[in-house]
Amino acid sequence: MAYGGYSYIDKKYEPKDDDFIVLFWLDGHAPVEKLAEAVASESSVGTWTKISTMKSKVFRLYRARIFKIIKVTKDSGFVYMAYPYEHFDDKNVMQLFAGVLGNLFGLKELEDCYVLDVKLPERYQRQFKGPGAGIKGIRRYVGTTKSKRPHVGTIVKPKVGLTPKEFADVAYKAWLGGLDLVKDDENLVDQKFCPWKDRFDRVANTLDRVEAKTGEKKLYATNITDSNIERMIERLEHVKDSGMKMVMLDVFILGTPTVMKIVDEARKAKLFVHAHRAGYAAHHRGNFGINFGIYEKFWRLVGVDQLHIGTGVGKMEGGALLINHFHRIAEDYHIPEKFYLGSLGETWWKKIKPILSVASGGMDPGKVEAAVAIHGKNVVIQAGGGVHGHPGGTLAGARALRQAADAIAEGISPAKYAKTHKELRDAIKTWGYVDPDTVKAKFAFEKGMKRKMLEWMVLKKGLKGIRAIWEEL
Ligand code: CAP
Ligand code: MG
Repeated sequence: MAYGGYSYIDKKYEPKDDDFIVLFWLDGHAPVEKLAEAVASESSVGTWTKISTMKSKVFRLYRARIFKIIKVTKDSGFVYMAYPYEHFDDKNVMQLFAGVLGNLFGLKELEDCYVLDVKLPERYQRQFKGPGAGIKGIRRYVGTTKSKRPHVGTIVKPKVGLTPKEFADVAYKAWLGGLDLVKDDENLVDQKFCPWKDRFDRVANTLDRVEAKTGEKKLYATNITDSNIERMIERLEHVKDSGMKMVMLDVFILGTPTVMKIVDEARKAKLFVHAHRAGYAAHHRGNFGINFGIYEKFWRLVGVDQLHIGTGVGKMEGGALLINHFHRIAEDYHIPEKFYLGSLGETWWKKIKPILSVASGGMDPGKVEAAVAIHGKNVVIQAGGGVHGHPGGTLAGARALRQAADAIAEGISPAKYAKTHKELRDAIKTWGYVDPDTVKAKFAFEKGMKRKMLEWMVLKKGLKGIRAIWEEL
């Protein structure tokens, strides 16, 4: 079943350690083998017809090889592809994207084309530095290395509209209430009503005052996202000169080259990089798509220090199993292969440091225990609405969120802690409490025989089955 005169199926092929492995979900108007051939051809060496210039050496050395197909129907299935190391440039992530995440989405015989995972060989990873600080570095700075409590933060709300002075006043209350981090929202940078520099300077001043008062180190993730890279670098320099520690980037929107450039500058300036992922879902949620976990791997590889990965219990998509998987990509060195989640697994090269997950979006103090059941304690729990919507205002909301994190550090359920902590009690009265046992039940379900059930569901329903697991479990 060749495509363009050549066949890329080689079921006997055993992928080498240096190969890039890619897992696709394909569905379309032709047998899945044919669809797979089209994708292999278009993403590696071929085209729609036989060509006189195709040397056997080229085909042998540089083509993609389809080494496994798990059919769901005649015309759909999961396709495993191996790309030789030499197929890709050194240190050029975009060239890899242009091949593996490129033209194939446009092939007209495809009705679904979803890239579930890309496994990166260690040899490739060795070209990158990874995060400068990561979990350890940020914890050391904030002073939570011993307590290992979750970090807590807020996004100043309303998302945009406050003046610099109003913004700094909200930040003051949030930090004073015990939060570690205050951040700009993804759509706040330099609007006329809140110019970046004016806001930054006021917040920096506020941070100094709060640190002096509380004796705690605080972070401000200032959004320097811009279409003009020089302007971003100017802002970064200003952050450094002010003695502040963190910048924030809308990483998906900026694109990898810009992220790499700013991460490099931040590393030199000894600043942490907070990465917001706004926009990722336009790829991740479609039938023609790219799984967030793939972007996540590249962002850890190129060195952001903390990254939004979803919550599993809040307002954004993604259930407990999926978000736990994303958390493991961020924190672990060995990520397990799980077919029913669309995961090929990963083994990070030892120098690519773990990064802090940011659990944000629809969070409030009553969801902290459930979020920790998904992420563990190496997480930044952020709440915008869930702090500023507290009946007692921002200060009380911040206290409530910090109390929930302190409870976790002390090994007490925040539900119990609330009996002796008023702000936490009021938050739970307002928004309720998510029982962590509901999350634990999902992980228990995943184990043992139940895992077989999940696999069976995916073999029957394909990507729809995987999506159901991503969302509901
Ligand atoms: C959260 C948030 C974040 C989302 C993005 C917002 O606010 O600031 O941008 O967390 O999602 O504007 O929605 P709330 P994700 O706490 O008020 O919900 O982290 O999943 O990328
Ligand atoms: Mg936001």
